[in-house]
Amino acid sequence: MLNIVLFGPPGSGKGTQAKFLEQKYQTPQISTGDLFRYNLKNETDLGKKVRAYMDKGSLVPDEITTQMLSDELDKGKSPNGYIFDGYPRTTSQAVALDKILAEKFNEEVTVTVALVVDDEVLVQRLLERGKTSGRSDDVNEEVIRHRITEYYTKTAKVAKHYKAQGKWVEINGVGDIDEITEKLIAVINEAMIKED
Ligand code: B4P
Repeated sequence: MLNIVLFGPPGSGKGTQAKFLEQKYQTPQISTGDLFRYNLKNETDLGKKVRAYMDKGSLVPDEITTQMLSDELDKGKSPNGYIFDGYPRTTSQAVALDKILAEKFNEEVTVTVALVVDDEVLVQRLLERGKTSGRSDDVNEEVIRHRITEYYTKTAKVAKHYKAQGKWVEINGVGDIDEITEKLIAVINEAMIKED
């Protein structure tokens, strides 16, 4: 199985790239952001619990997020593995993902690829997306900047976890989307060779 973690600040291109990788490797994308938005839209109990966090651009508490991810994986094992998009976002989530993959599938993360993008580029991308996405967290610059701050205070630390495992690779997330996809594929293919 190929278990890819796509990492990076909000707007760095995780969701964009996950769609291409999903096709290429036949591995479903699991986006915790999309799962939360589905629950918001359908006004589920989970959606009601997380709305305030998401509207502010804050991370949803780990227990809620990890339970949701675990439930998603229980829906049936993907034969080729997964692309984790937006999870883990804290060290506690990274530890939980290792445990979940080991316990459920006797598997581990293959590689974590971090997309590196300058903050001002992130803000412009997200404001641009906010014009059409209907996402409340994309329209307000203050909320966008809070999401970026959350990334630096809570999420960036996760690098240490994967560096210690020799599973951390950074790539430049600025440039043509196709070229970034090619770079990602090269990193993933190399990680697959190493794993064999
Ligand atoms: P997410 O849905 O994960 O949102 P995101 O960080 O904005 O990334 P996304 O994948 O959507 O955007 P992308 O970079 O592809 O999270 C939303 C919220 O959910 C969080 O703030 C939090 O509240 C909650 N949440 C989710 N997971 C959580 C977790 N694990 N723990 C706690 N809370 C959690 O693209 C952005 C834009 O850039 C797009 O418009 C795209 O077209 C554009 N773009 C991409 N690549 C480009 C390129 N190379 N050049 C130009 N534009 C590009």
